[in-house]
Amino acid sequence: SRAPRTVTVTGAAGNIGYALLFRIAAGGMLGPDTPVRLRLLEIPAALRAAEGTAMELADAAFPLLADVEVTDDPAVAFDGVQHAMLVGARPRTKGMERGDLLEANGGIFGPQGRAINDHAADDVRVVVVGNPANTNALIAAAHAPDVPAERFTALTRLDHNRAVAQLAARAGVAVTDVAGVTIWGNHSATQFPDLTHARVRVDGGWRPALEVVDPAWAAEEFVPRVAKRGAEIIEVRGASSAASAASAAVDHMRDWTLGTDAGADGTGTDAAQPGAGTDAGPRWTSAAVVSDGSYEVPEGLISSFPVTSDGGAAWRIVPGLAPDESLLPGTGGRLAATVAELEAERDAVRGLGLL
Ligand code: NAX
Repeated sequence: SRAPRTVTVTGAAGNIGYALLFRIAAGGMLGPDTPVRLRLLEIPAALRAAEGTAMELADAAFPLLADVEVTDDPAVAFDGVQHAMLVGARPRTKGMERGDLLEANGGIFGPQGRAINDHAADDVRVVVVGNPANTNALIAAAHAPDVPAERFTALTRLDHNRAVAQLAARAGVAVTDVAGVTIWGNHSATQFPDLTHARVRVDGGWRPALEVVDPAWAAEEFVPRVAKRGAEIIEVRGASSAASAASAAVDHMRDWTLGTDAGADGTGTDAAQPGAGTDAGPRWTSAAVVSDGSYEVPEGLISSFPVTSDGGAAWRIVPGLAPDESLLPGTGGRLAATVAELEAERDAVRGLGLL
């Protein structure tokens, strides 16, 4: 087997951490031939709980799990890190202003960015899960001047997977018969889940999704349903999305590292990159990555785009997929609005001296 890879999970004692660590240790993220070394970062108050999770990881006797270390020191947690999963964040509590939330998270993601800058491996890849994910990623990147900004990303794969699942259910097909969904913008309720270029496989042939499902459903029901799915899960489950978020984080890091075409390497099926089918057309997924100015998203913002990876260090933004309001009536301006929200968050953290 290959050399072990070093994976750091922050917020390791939390709900998402609990689901995420076991998937990674089982080989679901980096493949069945790649041993992993896990670094669990927590705050002092949750260290003991993280140690309990480490005991359970040992008890699972995962053949690929080379080592587990639990720490509250970012310098130790990020030493030699190749895959950084930044899950721990300060949640918004009752009565908390947005500025307070951004400032509290700046106090987490600034120092973690600096620790990544100083201690990570040259090939480090970072995905921020903790909210507000896009802006937390921006803060971390700003504190890591020696690491290329393209290595800092935020998770919108959960939104993407939710969109794939909703479209498949409506069209009455399997998730593997859906392709070409895009999540644009912020991981928040302003996001734009876009079906303009989506395709659905019906009776063996790929067709434009908006010829299979009703465009009015897509614009009026699908878009808000996906954008507000997090709240729906909280209401029904009584707790926020955890296993689905962990699964999406695994999908994001796996596709980035192994490539979006690598679904067949035995790491599991990939709903969003379906189909071996060459007739599916170009394949992409969604991730929040640093903008190069594509799609009129200001350069430097970390915004969700249609992306592919060939397994190299950076995701690639797929060109030519601008949303088309003539196909999805009423959605004009939605991309601009979610980008405006990202700009407002960036300006707020800049005003707080966090960038
Ligand atoms: P939990 O509150 O269960 O766990 C968070 C953990 O992070 C806690 O154990 C806490 O002690 C730890 N933590 C806090 N500050 C830390 C620091 N400085 N260093 C290390 N650890 C620290 O939350 P959970 O349900 O696991 O959610 C984690 C984050 O994911 C939240 O910010 C949540 O909003 C966000 N989500 C993001 C999603 C996405 O798609 N991007 C979807 C799911 C989720 O809502």
